[in-house]
Order: sequence, then structure tokens, then C-alpha cells
Amino acid sequence: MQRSIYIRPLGIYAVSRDAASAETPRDVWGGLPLAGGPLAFSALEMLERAPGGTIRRIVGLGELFERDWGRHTLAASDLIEAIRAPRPRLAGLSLDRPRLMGIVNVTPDSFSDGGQHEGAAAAIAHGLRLVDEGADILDVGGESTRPGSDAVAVDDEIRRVIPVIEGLRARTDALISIDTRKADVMRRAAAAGADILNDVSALTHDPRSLEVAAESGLPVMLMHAQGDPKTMNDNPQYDDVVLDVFDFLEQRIRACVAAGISKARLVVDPGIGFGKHLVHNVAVLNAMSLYHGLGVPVLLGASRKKLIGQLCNVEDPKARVPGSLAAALHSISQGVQIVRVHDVRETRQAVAVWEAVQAGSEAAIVRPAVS
Ligand code: 7PJ
Repeated sequence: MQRSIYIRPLGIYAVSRDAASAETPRDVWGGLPLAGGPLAFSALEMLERAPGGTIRRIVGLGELFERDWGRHTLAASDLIEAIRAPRPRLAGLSLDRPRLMGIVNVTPDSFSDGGQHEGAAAAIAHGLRLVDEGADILDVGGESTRPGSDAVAVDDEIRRVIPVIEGLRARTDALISIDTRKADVMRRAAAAGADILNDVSALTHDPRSLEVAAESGLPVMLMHAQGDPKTMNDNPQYDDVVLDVFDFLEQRIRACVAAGISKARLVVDPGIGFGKHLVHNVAVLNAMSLYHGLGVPVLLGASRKKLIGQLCNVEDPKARVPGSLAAALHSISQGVQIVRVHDVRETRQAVAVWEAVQAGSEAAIVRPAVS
């Protein structure tokens, strides 16, 4: 199903906490809170699908409330409400400030030398280091879903990730997410102490995953991808990538709710690099604030990805940290609640400076200094 209109909040700026919770008409003229967080928006872009391509209009909030939007009125007011509403905590984690998800890969290519046991020990040590550096969530993954990668057998994936989740669970209170497309891995990870399910197929890859996710009671991160990792970047096709991703995520939210996973447990992610060429990735990043209209927290993963290499001519993923920081800061200034990153220490530093500058006060920094 396609919507008739879409709304992207614009004119985004930092507000004091008092103003963020106000709801009087006076405050409307000054902007509306963005997802109940530390930012507000003062204008909108209205996007409408049309035969010749998407029609875009920028309107101030005042104009939005004064004008008659005819058949779009109901859809517009639903979207504004979804954009404005505070987000509930995610597995106990408040989302009123940017949160970092640190990547813990347990694929053979990521911790190459040594056997299974050494691989797990290295991944656990890496995860604990990321917590020290300021990660709020550790994302443990045992299947590489990079473009062109082959699928991993379910037993291999379980053997890789479960000892790491158990090891981390015993040593840290940081939230643990399991990055998997397989229902059996989700079930075993939940039993081993994982707090969140992160599925790059938005619970579409495995026919049992909707049911298993519902039974687990855990929050679920739904990512957009077009096609399977092996072939997804050969020839991705969209009418309008930004809007097609929105529609897909909206459908997956609906499927989850129908399966008994409440909306309060969902997070969405437009899936940078998953069935998207550079032109698509840049369009999606540009439009990040649109996805608040889905009414759930938004996650972005652009860390060290190919688009940065393409934009800056950098082959080595490890040399893409500065570009990754730019993508992370851009998205948090669009109100994105969670960024998934390899380089937690560097991102934490960038976000701390961003938060202080947004607030105009060093008081915004509540955590102890990180080296
Ligand atoms: C993502 C992910 C992402 C979410 C990977 C890589 C590829 N999960 N898992 N979002 N990417 N939610 O890190 O380059 O962007 S694996």
C-alpha cells in the first residue's frame, strides 16, 4: 500500500527540556517537539506521489494548521501526531538523547585467527571495550550480511554468537542486541540474555521469525532491505527510494502489530547499503527525519559503509571513520535516536560536542569524560 502524502519535519533545532513537554498553542508557533526528544521542528516538507515524480512543498507549521488540506487532512494530522509523540523506553533505555549501538561482529573474517573459543573471547573483550567507550547497546552478529556475502548455516551462526552473548551478559548491564535473520538464532539469543532483536530483513527472511519475536517479548529493530545480501546491490529498483522505504517499514510495523508485537517495542532503520546504490543511500540520509512519521524510534547504520568510500574515494573501511562521524552527526541532528557504529569512542566524542553545542551549555554532558 502507498500513502497519499508523507511529511518530513524541517527547521529542526534544540529546545530546552521544559519547552519539549509543552503543548499549548503558543508553543506550536515556536515549533513542535520531535518524537518527544531534545529537538523541535518548525516547518515541514509535504511529499506527494504523482505520475511524473514526487511533488514536494515546504510549509511552515503555522500554514499547516491554518490551511485546508482537503482529502489529505486526516493523513497529515496522523503523521504530525506520530512525529511529535514521545517514544517509550526501549528495553529500559530512554531515547531522549542520542544512543550508540556498538558493533560486535563474530564472523570468521572479523576475528580471523584462532578457533571458536578464541573468537568468542576476542569478541567479548571487544564488546566490553565498546561499553567502556560509551556504547549503550552491543549489537552481536554472526552472519555477514554485507553485499555479496553468502548465507551462513543456522548451527554455525548459533555456535558463533551464543557464547559471546552469554559472556557479555555475565559481565555487563549494557543492552545486547542480536543481529540475525533467523528465528532459531533469535530464540537461542533471547534465552542467552539478549535484550533486543535486530533483523536486517525486518522479520521477512525466516517465516517463523514473526512468531518467535512475538513470543520472546523483546523489542525488534526492523531494517529495510531490497533483495537478498548476495545479489541486493546488483540492480536495485525504486519509484522513489525515500518513500518506498517508508512504505515498506510501515507495512512491516503493521505485520508486527498483527502478530502481537506492540508498536512500543519496534524500531525502524532505512538500511543504508542494503539494496541501495550511492544515489539511493544519499537520498535516504538526506531525508532521515521523514521516518519519524512511522511513530517509532529511528536507527541508522552508515558506519564505514561503502557509500563513504564512494563519496571520498577511500577503499579501506577502517579509514572511513571521519565520514562515518559526519553521517552519524547528520542523522542525530535529524532526531535519529540510535546510531549503529564500529567506532564508539570517536562517535561518543563527536556526539558529546554536538550535545553541548545544541544545549549551549556544558551541563548537557552528564557522563564522565571519556579519553
Ligand atoms: C546494519 C545492520 C544496519 C541494522 C548490518 C555492516 C553490515 N543492522 N547490520 N542496520 N548493517 N539495524 O555493518 O556494514 O545498517 S551488517
